[in-house]
Amino acid sequence: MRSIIFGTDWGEDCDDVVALRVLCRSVKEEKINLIGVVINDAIDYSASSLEGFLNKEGVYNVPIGIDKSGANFGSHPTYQIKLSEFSKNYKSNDDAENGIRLYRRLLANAKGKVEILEVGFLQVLAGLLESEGDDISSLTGVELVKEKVEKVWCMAGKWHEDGGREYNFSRTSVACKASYVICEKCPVPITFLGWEIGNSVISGSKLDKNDYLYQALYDHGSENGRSSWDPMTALLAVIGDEEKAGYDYVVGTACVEAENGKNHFTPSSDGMHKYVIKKFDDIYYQNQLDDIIKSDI
Ligand SMILES: [Ca+2]
Repeated sequence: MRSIIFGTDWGEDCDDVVALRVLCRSVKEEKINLIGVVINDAIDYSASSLEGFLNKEGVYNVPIGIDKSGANFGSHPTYQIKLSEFSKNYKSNDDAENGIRLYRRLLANAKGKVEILEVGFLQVLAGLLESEGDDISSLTGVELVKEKVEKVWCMAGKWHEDGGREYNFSRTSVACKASYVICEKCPVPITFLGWEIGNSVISGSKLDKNDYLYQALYDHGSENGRSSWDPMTALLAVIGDEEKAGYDYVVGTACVEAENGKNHFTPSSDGMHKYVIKKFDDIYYQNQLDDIIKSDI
């Protein structure tokens, strides 16, 4: 079975929560192993609410890492406070391992190849790539990724617009620099799903009102559904093939300007990067997601 590590800015928005349901349903159906989660912003209830959600989904003992220096925009999302009540092992962010160390440990211990799904900021992955050998592994981060990572699936970019500035690439100066590093140094293929793909696909409008996922959407102000940037990327990773997931793609080399997070793409047949383009109307992806995340009540 394929193994996936999930990176998320579990915080401001609620599409990360929808994405995690997609992953949890896939774990329960034994389509993937979720071997770890790394949170790349740092709100008070980040780790505890994420574990709480996993526990409610019946997916237990997934190690959680965090970047405690990650961006904290000062909000206290209501859904996170509520989900924290269901945590057992991660009562605060202090109970979560450093995100870069967790990546290094998971990769060093992996028997086969691992895939990384990232739907948030990229500074932890960039930190992994720039890490030196340590007590976990003598390999550098680049060597470890080259040896153990098959591929990265990443929600980021505005690929319909040269010089576009998308949130995950550009929200902070740290995010801009990290995005530059990922495009420059990642030694394995990356497939990007851009802002333009998920923005008009609204998922989560058919959930039962007693479903805690509905509550998370409601608390975010998205009780009628939310743009599907992160859940579409999660489903793309679960399916593991761009065409089978309903996308065309462009191959080439992505780059992000370190100063401002603007993205560019140079098509070339031997490039390491792809960005996807929808083959079907929005309703196709919406129905597909709503069916996968439907309430279990
Ligand atoms: Ca996100």
